[in-house]
Formats: sequence, C-alpha cells, structure tokens
Amino acid sequence: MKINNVKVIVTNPGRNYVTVKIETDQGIYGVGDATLNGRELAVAKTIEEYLAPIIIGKNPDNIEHIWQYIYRGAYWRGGPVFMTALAGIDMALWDIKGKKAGLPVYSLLGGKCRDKALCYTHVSGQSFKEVKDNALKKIDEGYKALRVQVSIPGLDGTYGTVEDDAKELPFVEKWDSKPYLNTIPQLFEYLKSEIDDDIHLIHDSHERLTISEAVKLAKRLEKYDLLFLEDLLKPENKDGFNFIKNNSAMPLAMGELFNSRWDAVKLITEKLIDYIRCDVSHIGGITEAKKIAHLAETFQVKTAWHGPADISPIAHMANLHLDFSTPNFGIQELAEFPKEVAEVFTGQPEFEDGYLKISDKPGLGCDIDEEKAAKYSYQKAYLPVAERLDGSVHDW
Ligand code: GCO
Ligand code: MG
Repeated sequence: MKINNVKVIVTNPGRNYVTVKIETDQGIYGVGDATLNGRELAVAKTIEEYLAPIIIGKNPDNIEHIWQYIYRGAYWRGGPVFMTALAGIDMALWDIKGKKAGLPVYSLLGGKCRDKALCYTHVSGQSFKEVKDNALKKIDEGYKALRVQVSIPGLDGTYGTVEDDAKELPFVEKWDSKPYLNTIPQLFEYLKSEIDDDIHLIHDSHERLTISEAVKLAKRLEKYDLLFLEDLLKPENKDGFNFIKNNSAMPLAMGELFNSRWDAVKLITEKLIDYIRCDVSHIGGITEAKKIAHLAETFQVKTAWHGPADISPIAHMANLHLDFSTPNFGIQELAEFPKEVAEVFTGQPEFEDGYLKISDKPGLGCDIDEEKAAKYSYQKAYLPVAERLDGSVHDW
C-alpha cells in the first residue's frame, strides 16, 4: 500500500477546523485533525507545501518511521504549528492502519483497558448562582465531573466565562490576580453546600499565576477536594511546580500548551503533576501521546487529554482510543461543539451517564463530508489576549 494523495480541508462549521485526508493506492483513506486555534492556515500551508510532498509514495503502515522522518528529517523541529501538522498526518495514518486491519485504533494500541471513559465538561457563569444552576443542569444530564469557572468582579471577560473568539482583532480580557485569588475559593465554598460531594470538580487557572500565587490558590482550595487544579503556571515555568508540590496536597494538571514529550518529561518523572493533559493534535498525534502516556504510567501520573471544541471530532475520537487503551487514564475533557459540526464530521464520542463510549468501527470512527465542509468557508478568528488593569500584557 502506498500514499498517493494528501488533502488539507479547511472548514468552518461554527468554528475553524483543519483536516488532513491521506489517500492510498488501494482506495483506503484516513483522516486526522490538524487544527491549531487562531493559526489554522499556517498549519494547512505547512502540510501542503512541506509535508505532503515528502510522504507521497510511502507505505502508510510505517507510522513510526514516517513520524520520525517528518520530525527529525526537517532538522527544524517542534513548535505548535509543525507539531499540529505532524499530528494531523499521524492520526490519518492510524485511521488507515485500523481500516486496513478491520480494527478500531484502540485495538491496535493494545486493546481495551476499560468499558467506559469518565469525562468532564465545562460550566461557567457571571455569578456563583449562575455557575451552580448550570452545574446542576449538567449533573441532571448525567455528568459526574465538571470544570467550573466564574466571572471575576471588576475584570471584563474572565477566561472561561465568555464566548471569546474574536474575528477581526483579538478580544481583550482584563486580569488582576488579587480579586481572582479571593473569588475562586469563595466559589468553591458556595458550591460545597449546593453540589453533591460525589461530583468531581476541576478549575482551570489558564497559566496566569506566579509561583507564590499558585501556592496560595492551591492551599486555599485544598479543603474542597478538587479532582485537579489545571494549568497554574506558564508552560515555560516547569521548575515552579516543585514549589507548588512541596507546599500543597492539591492534585495538579498541566500540558495543553506542550508540543512534545520533552515538554512533559520533567513534570512527569519528578512527579510534579498528577494529570498530564497534552493536546493530541498539538503534540504530533497518537504516536507521541502514547509515548507520553507510557512514561506517565511509570510515575503514577494519569492522562486527561485536552478536549476543547477548538479541535475537531477526529481529535476527540483519537483521545477516546487512547483513553480506552491506556491503563493510567484519568479523565477525558469533553466540550460541546457548534451544532453544524455534526453535519460535517460524522462520528463523535458518545456520552452516556457521565462516561464516554467507543464503537468498534475500524480506524478512528470519524469521517469528514467534503461537500458539507465546502459549504462552510474559513473565517479568520483570533484567540483573546489578556491585559492587566494598567494595560500591560498578561498571559491569556
Ligand atoms: C481547556 C483549555 C481551552 C483553551 C483553548 C485554546 O482547558 O479546555 O484551556 O479552553 O483555552 O483550547 O484554544
Ligand atoms: Mg485548560
């Protein structure tokens, strides 16, 4: 079997998605997600100009070799654009391998370790009451784990509480650590008496804190028994996690801004986090994710792969195949897609009573309808930026 064509499909059914479709001389094709929110066309161009030409003619069965050839062969390696391009190709190759074998990808990864995968979704609100009401709705739908975010008084557009993808220029959020550090513990104190103890709660700090602020937040939230506190520090500041771990018993998660296993090594091997939550679409795909998961297993770190709506259902299916075949799986993030997404992508993780199910369809179990995709053309969209009250730049 040989790769004879590589297509890049950019579509916007409610938001932008980039899909790689790899076709073979035997009629089997595979699809992969190569969406990098706000930088979609940079990835599309990387695949079309640089990666497609060098894999045409290769045997798609040799995924590891093709991965190494792309990653190391380019000399210039890594970074979000390149690793997302590589991820799209990698996922499509796993899809082909599964279809060729007549097996779901989880089977090729070692088979099922579980019958269902625990998942969490997002709830937010402008007030504590609104967060609680939204949480109770999700609990009614069956969710057993929720990520909760609330607007911070005095700060416009707090992360996780607004529709934030601006079209022409980035949307600007305000940031100040003090009101944030005061408000979040109050939110959990309020939720404690409103939400059943059995529901797992998560909060995402979105890489905005200094080390001391992170310790303060972790200590203040310790008594609320969170499943984990996510992304306290910038991805550059891995040493800072030593200090947090030595000063608090809070379970920590990190990884959505990582681009490879090398970013994750220190946090895993020094047991500085409890959950590794890289994005399968931004770390070079299933091939790299399984290596990270195996490393994490040795150090009793669980997986919680990134699962926002800004990566396509193909990536969500890739997450699921990893979740089912990974012994040290922890939890899967599941965000709601714009409704048009289901027209373009067939096959999404199926939710039932707080868990995700997986089918035994060969490959990844997700496809793209190219005609429908063509109805929704790309629209430029930026991620927001954050600024402090004095107008200086902060991490979003
Ligand atoms: C999460 C993430 C997302 C990111 C988004 C950026 O935990 O799901 O923080 O909400 O902000 O993926 O593109
Ligand atoms: Mg996050």
